[in-house]
Amino acid sequence: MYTLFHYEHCPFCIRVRMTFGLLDKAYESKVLPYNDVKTPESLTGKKMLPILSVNSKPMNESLEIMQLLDETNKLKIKETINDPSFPQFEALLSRLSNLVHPLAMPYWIWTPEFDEDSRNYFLIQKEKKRGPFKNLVHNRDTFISALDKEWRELEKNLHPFFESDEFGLKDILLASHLWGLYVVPEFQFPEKIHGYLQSVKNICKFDYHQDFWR
Ligand SMILES: N[C@@H](CCC(=O)N[C@@H](CS)C(=O)NCC(=O)O)C(=O)O
Repeated sequence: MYTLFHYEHCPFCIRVRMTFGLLDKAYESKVLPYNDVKTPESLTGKKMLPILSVNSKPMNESLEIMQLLDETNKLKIKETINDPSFPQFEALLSRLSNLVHPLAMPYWIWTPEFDEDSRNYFLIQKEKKRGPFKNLVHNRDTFISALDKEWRELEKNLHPFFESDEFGLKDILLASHLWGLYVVPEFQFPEKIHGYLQSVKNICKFDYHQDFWR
């Protein structure tokens, strides 16, 4: 009934995978090579994932997909995204991804998700925006120090979930944006953040590399 087309590294795709796990719903998983333009374009008219095909009807926005899956409104998605505080949370996500991506991208391309062609395609696309990956690797300390400040703020807001004693939508959104850092060699989350991410992982029965180690 559900087929999810996704990139393994993509945080917007990970949020949907976490939602499937949280809600104990089954789906057929299709990890697309990053250089496959034809499949997404034939489904939705643009090269953007995740795409969820529901009884052969495709949909394209992660939050809309999550809303469709969350039939019992466990995640209170509408209420959360319409809350006046949500733009501030989105600004946090955007600050975090601007630091996570330059650290993680040079390593994502060496995971089993990529082959030579898709790796080269990703490199060309992303280096246009971010500059040579070699420089991103050389500058890793700059991104890590900026993240250190974010960790201190984030730690204050974990009670044990984000600004709450109950697990919710914001935890999925945060964890999916941070997950990519686990792929960066020798990178270590502060203990409290690591513990938090692991509890989100367990609640959502999430397994990052599930598609490659069946
Ligand atoms: N607003 C979309 C954003 C999805 C998105 O940005 N996906 C990225 C991957 S992380 C993508 O497919 N970009 C096109 C590309 O990388 O070629 C959503 O929430 O689903």
